[in-house]
Amino acid sequence: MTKFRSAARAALVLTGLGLTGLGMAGGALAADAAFNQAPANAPDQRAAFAGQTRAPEVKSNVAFQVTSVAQGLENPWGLAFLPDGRMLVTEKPGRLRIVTAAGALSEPVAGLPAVAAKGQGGLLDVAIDPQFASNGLVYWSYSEPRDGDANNTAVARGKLVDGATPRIENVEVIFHQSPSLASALHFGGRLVFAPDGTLYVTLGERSITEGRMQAQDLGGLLGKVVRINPDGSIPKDNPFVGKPGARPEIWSYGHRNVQAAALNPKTKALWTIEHGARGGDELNIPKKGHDYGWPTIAYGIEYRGAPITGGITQQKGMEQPVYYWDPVIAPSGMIFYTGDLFPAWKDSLFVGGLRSTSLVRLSLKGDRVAGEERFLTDAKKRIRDVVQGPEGAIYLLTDSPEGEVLKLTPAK
Ligand SMILES: [Ca+2]
Repeated sequence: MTKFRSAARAALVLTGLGLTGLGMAGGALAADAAFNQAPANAPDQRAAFAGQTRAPEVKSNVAFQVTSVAQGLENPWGLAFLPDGRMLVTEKPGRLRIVTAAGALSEPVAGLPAVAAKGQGGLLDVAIDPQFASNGLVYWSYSEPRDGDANNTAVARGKLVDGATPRIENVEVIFHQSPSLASALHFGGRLVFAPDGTLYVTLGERSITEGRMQAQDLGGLLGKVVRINPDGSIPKDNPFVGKPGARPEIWSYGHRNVQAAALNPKTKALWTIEHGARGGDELNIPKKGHDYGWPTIAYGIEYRGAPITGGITQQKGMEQPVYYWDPVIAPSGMIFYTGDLFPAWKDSLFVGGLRSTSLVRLSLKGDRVAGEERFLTDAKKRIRDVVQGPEGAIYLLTDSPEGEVLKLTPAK
């Protein structure tokens, strides 16, 4: 069995040996390796190219340990490191905290606007400005309350003022998704700064039919990835600038609920992972102005069991996912690993799995997936975010009313 060892403060220590199946743990091995044997929800659908789904399991045979560095976070959603090694961590009900490397939680950061904390909504991702050292600016995404039950994803920024009770000053809301809808689902919400200083914001289509059917409508911001300047203005080279009837914020469209995003360190391109229907989670490389197909084309089936709106998986003019999962992992948070602590994992893509309660590793060959590996499955923790720490450790947030910050380091 996977080994759990309690320490005074570190609530959880898992041995990577057991989890990676180096002969110590038959139970963990079976659970982790079973993912490619699970029956597909849409067994008759065919991938568009070899390796688009169910890549072979590739074992990295890395021995690691997992330490719980902070506890008592209520459904933490996003994590960003400050230059001094402390972490900013959001809690979905609406609190932002500073967490020390030793796991001490600050009082909630004061000054954030109210969030619509219902269903999947609340305080979502957090990012620091590329020039944080000189301007102290922090950005966060959240579900913004509107009239009645309506709400929408929004992004705000402000200056972090440190202290016993940290606060945010000069709050500016720099982005509002529109239209607002009465739904508690599919907010997207990941924030990624591009090397040119622009900010990508990933969005959802709010799940309800009214929203879903607008994922390809360029007149609104449902089901889109948008690209804005840090002050909320529109980059002049966005694909739909000056096009009548199209929103100039849009970078790519036809998305369902994008909750993982990262820049590929080699190509500098944005990569995203979105929640699909039952059997259709997707890895995409959203290109400027391209259509990612939802809901016209999609893998998998509706969660209620019926075929998806369009009922087809390919159409000319619509991009295929680089990779898809059937069954789904329910993805949230991703990194390209670039650290030195785990040489065997360099250039791998790591994804948090909520439903799969796993950390998913994809080994890549160029822009394609060559193999898949899963970790921590037996710990039964929903993984909400994945971040690489300054020292090359991998940090995870667990999605729970008693959520934790977990840290992966090489086994001693
Ligand atoms: Ca798609």
